[in-house]
Amino acid sequence: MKIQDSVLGEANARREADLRRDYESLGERLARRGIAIDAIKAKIAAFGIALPSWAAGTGGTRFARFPGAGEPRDVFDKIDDCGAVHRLTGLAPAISLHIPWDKADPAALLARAGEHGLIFDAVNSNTFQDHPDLPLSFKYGSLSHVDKAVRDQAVAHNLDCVELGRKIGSKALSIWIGDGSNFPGQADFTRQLDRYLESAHRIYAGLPEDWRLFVEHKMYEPAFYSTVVQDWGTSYLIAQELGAKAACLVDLGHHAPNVNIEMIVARLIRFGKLAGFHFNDSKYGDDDLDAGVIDPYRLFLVFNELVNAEGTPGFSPAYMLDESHNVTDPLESMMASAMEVARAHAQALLVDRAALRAHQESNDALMASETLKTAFRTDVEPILAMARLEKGAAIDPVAAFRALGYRAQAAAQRPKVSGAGGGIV
Ligand code: RM4
Ligand code: MN
Ligand code: MN
Repeated sequence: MKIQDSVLGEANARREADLRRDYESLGERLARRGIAIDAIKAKIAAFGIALPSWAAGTGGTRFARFPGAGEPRDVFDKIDDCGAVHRLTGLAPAISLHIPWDKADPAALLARAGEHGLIFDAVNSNTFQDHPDLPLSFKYGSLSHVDKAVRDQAVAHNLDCVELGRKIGSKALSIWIGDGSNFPGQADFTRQLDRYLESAHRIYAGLPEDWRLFVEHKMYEPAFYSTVVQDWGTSYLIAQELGAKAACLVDLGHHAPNVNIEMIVARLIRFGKLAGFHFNDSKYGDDDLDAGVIDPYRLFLVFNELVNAEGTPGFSPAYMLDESHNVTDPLESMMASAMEVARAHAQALLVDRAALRAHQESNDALMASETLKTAFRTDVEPILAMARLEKGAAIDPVAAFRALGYRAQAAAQRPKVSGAGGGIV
């Protein structure tokens, strides 16, 4: 499916005059606050986020999955879909693959991504399910399994991911494992972590010089009593023990309720161990809801820390989405989510940092909070939309996506897949 420039042009033409007025008026108001709107727009135009290939299809819960029409059938369809998201938002120039789900010929992957101007971000290994072509089961764990043969298989899979990643230009391996336990006493916490570390060291040793290893923590699920890499503390200790190429990946949904995630981000930045993000939102647990739909203020506060840290040597977090779209069109969700992340970034760029510092140093709690709120309350949509227009993307990506009839075209070209079964893909 190709996005027709003429239809996109028409959709934009209908909105352009209003947008220019809104942009000018916002520019005037920001100028009163000493902010140059074009400088903010330039930063947003340079901002990009990687899309998770696995989120292009409809997700599911452990109860059921309700696929929509025109679902991607393979990684090439997923790349096409991510290309459409990038074309319409101008915000998603990269795609993160999940192996073995996306295993394919590297040259063919590069060629298809190149057609859309996409590059490949971190490669994700998968040892939380069995692979049809691997002899041993990951039912009782992978990198921390009691059986060395299973650990060897898990290590080899991760190194295969690096091998594929090298061929497609990725520079990082993200490791999230389902290892843990479901019953008290089932696993010896310390021995299990020791086994994990020994395996992780072997993967680390196989990383190319210019690669990074992203350690992703998650409090629970699929293991419901304990998880080997359960929180940022363990993740940090692991990354620290492995070495300079290892750092911690923060998936927003992977924390206990009410945890202060922005503070975790600040701590990881302070110690040079923030790898990047899997953005999503949650109400209860690892809900994998669309970024910014539940708590946009929290997303803003995370970006507040990131903007605050700009200029720190070696600071270059990876920005990725990680969501499960169960009831929406996955592409509309990815567009909306990428825009929410960019919105939080733009709002954080508006924080009057000198004023904030002065309020902090004079212990003026109320005005410190108001300084953040002033930035957060600013409707930055004209900045985001103008950045999109100037890139040749859509002023209103979701409306354009619908006007283009992308999903109907996809449905015509891609036969419907079975609705049976649960699971995330
Ligand atoms: C996990 C975790 C990983 C993702 C899988 C699909 O909960 O967030 O990052 O790869 O889901
Ligand atoms: Mn994740
Ligand atoms: Mn998750």
